[in-house]
Amino acid sequence: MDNRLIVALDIFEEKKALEIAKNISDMVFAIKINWPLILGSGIDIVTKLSRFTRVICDLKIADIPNTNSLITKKVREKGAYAVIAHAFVGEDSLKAVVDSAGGAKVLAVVAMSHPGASDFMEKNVDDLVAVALKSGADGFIAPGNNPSMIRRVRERSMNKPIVSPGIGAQGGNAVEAVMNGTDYVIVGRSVYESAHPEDVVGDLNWQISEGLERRPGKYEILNL
Ligand code: BMP
Repeated sequence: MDNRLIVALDIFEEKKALEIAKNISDMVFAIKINWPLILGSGIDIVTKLSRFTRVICDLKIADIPNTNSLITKKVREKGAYAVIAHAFVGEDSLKAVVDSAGGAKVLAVVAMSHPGASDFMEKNVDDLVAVALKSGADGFIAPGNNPSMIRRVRERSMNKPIVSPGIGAQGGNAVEAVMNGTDYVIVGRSVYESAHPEDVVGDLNWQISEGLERRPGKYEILNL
């Protein structure tokens, strides 16, 4: 089976990002990049990292449809395998991402892993999942450190994969997240802050396998 670990490289330096990516590329499903690496290294980092593995551009796209569309086209042109966009902006804006993705996958954020997620997002998670489904998103971002929220999204997800951050530095556990319905695990600091990223990646892959083994049969393993 394909690897199900996505490593988030939230660092500024291109050199360090390329070095880590090169060393772990055979052991991960993808590298996820966010604003820190893009602001520190420029958008061409997407193309450079794509030489090693799939690249997921986590720009949390959240604007009017036209702006969403422009952003999505640009990252796609640079070689992104997937983009991450917010569902809270509504169906038209998220659909603009889907329509502009040109073969790249679109992951919709429907719940988040930080405490502030309880202010608004958690109260509206069912509606956010519905917006994501109506817009044609390919999967969901849901918090790996909140098993009941993973299950809630899972029950409404119409068999689209769930991708979960919040593991390690934010307190979540990969075995538990996967057992509760997460299909892909995102981990950042625990990997890139380690003196031995390959070892941490190996251990996380083991935890994901363990979670899949212990997962109830009703949760089919879904691919992105
Ligand atoms: P870390 O493992 O270092 O906590 O990194 C998690 C990554 O996932 C970060 O890139 C963060 O922006 C992202 N993320 C998150 O932590 N929680 C969410 O709800 C959604 C995210 O995209």
